[in-house]
Amino acid sequence: MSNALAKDRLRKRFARWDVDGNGLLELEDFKQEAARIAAGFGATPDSPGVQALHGAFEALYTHLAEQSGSSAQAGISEQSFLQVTEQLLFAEGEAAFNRALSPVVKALVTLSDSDGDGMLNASEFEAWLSGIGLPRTEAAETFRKIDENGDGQLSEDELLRVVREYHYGRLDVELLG
Ligand SMILES: [Ca+2]
Ligand SMILES: [Ca+2]
Ligand SMILES: [Ca+2]
Repeated sequence: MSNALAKDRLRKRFARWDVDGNGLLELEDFKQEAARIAAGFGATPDSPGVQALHGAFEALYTHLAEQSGSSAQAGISEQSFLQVTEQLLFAEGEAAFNRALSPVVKALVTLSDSDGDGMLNASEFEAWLSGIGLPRTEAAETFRKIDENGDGQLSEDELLRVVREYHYGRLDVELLG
């Protein structure tokens, strides 16, 4: 497939994660992104979901920095980010993508899952969208697209699949803001 769409989405992802807009991804950007999302959920800093979210974003940053061959302090340029993430998507494949992103998805499920059953129902999914800062206007339609097995609940696997398919350019549902 053409990966022009995937590349476009990765550029957008870079800009989103470069919170201070200095053209480099740095650990501080990822800490701030985790803090922004935690604030969006109105969660207290010591709640398990917030701790998991910080851990997941910091691990993701460390992974990307290692893969890009730059030291964690130096930061990751857009060009390196595109190389590393394209490698992840198109060479290493879905299992590697899942390993890199599943802790983030898992933490977001923890933050959204108010009844604690490990799955998101429709109102818990709306909490995900507003926590991330996404509009809730098409929440019901989006929910149906994610709920692949149609059981009325979103599992971590279903959510992770959608994050992955978005970055492959195979689905138009953006879940990470
Ligand atoms: Ca930055
Ligand atoms: Ca639930
Ligand atoms: Ca389901």
